[in-house]
Amino acid sequence: MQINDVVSIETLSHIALICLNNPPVNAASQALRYGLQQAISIANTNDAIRVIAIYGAGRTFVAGADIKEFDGPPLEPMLPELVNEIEESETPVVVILHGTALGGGLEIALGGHVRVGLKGLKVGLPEINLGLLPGAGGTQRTPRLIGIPAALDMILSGRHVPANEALELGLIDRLSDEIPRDAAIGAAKDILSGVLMPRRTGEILVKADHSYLDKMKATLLRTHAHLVSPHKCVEAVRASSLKLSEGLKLEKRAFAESMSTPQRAGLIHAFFGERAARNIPEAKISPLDLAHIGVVGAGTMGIGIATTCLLSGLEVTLVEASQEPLEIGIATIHKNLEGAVKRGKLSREKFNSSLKCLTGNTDLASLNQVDMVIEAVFEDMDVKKDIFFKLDKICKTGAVLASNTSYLDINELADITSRPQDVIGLHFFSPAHVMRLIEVIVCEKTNETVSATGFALAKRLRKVGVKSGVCDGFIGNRILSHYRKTAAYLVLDGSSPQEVDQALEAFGFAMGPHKVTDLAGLDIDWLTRRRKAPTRSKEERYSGDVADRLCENGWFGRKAGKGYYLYETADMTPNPKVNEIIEAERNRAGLSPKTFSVGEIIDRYMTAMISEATRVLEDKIAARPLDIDMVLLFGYGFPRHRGGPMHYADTIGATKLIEHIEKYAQEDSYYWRVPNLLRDMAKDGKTFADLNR
Ligand code: 3H9
Repeated sequence: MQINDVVSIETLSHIALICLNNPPVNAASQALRYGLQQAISIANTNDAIRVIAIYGAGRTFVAGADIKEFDGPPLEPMLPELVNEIEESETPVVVILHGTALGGGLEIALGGHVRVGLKGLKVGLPEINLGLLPGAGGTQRTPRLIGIPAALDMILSGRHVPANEALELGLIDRLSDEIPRDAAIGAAKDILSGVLMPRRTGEILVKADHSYLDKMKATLLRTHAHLVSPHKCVEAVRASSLKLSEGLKLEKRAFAESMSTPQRAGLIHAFFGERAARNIPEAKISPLDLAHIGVVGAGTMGIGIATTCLLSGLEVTLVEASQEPLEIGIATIHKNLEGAVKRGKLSREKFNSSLKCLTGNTDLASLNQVDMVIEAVFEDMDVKKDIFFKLDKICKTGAVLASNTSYLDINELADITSRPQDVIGLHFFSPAHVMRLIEVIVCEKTNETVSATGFALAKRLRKVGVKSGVCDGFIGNRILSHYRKTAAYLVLDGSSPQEVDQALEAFGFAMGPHKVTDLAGLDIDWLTRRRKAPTRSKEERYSGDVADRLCENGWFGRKAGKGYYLYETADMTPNPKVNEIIEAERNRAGLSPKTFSVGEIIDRYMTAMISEATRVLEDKIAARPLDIDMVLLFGYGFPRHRGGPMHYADTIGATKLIEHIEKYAQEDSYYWRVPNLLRDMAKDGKTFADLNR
């Protein structure tokens, strides 16, 4: 019998089989909750029924509460109450788990009296990744089954626990390799015959472990002080040693408090943004088949790109101009793959097969049969043009010619070939086998199948591909070039590099801008400043005064042992000589230092970022605000709980942003300009979220 669109119930003698069918991930929407509640009630009022078995249709059991409902009003029946009803059911309930039983999905199962996992199952409580905590009994019932330390590990990491481990931990009672419905019937029969013993999770007692919880609390205060939900997770789990009803009350309060934070909104924006970035017209076009990739350049980028391609099962030919750097490159790729084996990301068998897929060569002509070439050589237009000119002659018809340039005009590169329709930009981020962003740069003449192939490659590499038009720096580096100047101006005007770094770390960046520059190497920006010098407007305030002096001393950052910080010992300490340079530069410019509060540092930095990001939208370099958010989140370490600069901008509002820009423009009207789009938004009362629709 169909209860509603997503839940059905059938009876097989003494067994009631409840099937949940809410594709794609069986999210516990209002319809699913209502249907399940009705089905349990029907089964419980049927005297013939002695076991209830719940299973999911499709690729997964319930992957959690329906996140799309979170911004609307609460819809009855609520999941926590439903889980309680399942636990209180007179008739024993067995829950069959397959695919990814996550969050509210696992919590439904914890309310059941027996749990069976199917082959390939992963279970988890990933609510923390959304700024939440398990809110349907997960913080109370998980410790009852597996103890406080293991439960807290699952809840704080949000990790997906494989079936075998779930069985060992005692989270599930049995593993089966049947299909869900058969496993449901089998388990129900075993309950009837006494082979499987049902029990109510809520009745299990938890031994209080305050010293462990205090230790975790202290650790989190050091590592995650700025986040709300991790601390609430610890307190909710602490309550699991109380009576179930008491613990559930505390969990409910903590869940509601987490729900109302901007962090929760930011993290959910990031979750849906990542998926929306994939939902572009190109995703509907059939891509070209890719089996063999050529990578030109065995520097850091080329090595990372080759590694990520190998990890995804692609054949790779790496080309470098001479033997020695080629061999170093290949050795580093081996090391990267070894690292993946050590971290459990790659099996030994796959490691061996990946190595067989890697060849190296010093001759570009070896790329004559590859399906795609990714050029990753030195950032110099003439060098790149020379390579594209040669590739055009060498590569087979239809091969995609991609450049990993981070700033240069790919249209110019395309025009050097006889096949500009096959040319595209694939801007990876370093280290390319770790960082998840690829800017897919669609040039003026790029064919749509070639664009689709760029996005298909990003998907295959399990990365987030974001579409960008051509401009200096594309989406990310163009915005970065702009807001980084703010950090330099703040230092010239009165802050220390450490004050700027600390303020932005307090905002949530893992590293402040000076630490990032030290890590990337000051020489890279120095080169860019010199490249742009001839076209720099006379009205622009120069931002490189301090950095240029550091570079002239050879203080290129971490790799030189010295930059804004000293790296000569294990501890990173501020470089005292930098203060002398700053003072000299201030004197030279006749500037008397001002004091900037943490709030003002953050505001100037973020306002500059948002201004340039808005111009990137105006210029149609990015199609939607959410694309910009994903670029900053996945490529530039923007704090995920802030959702990205455009999402963050909406928390301030267009009118206020304009006021801030106009205030700063009194000091420098060239740098601080209000984008027209922002003015229109303020006039029409629009947000960036409105522009995503
Ligand atoms: C929770 O449970 C709270 C409770 O403790 C308490 C409540 C009171 N809701 O990722 P995919 C969509 S919080 C709504 O591309 P995959 C997704 O947007 C929740 N929609 O597939 C996408 O839509 P589209 C705790 C959802 O195979 C489509 O499904 N659970 C949800 O790469 C396919 O998703 C989680 O945090 C959802 N819960 O990965 C789990 N989940 O096609 C979140 C997915 O329109 N989900 N969608 O773009 C995941 O981690 C992955 O989706 C999963 C599948 C691993 C399941």
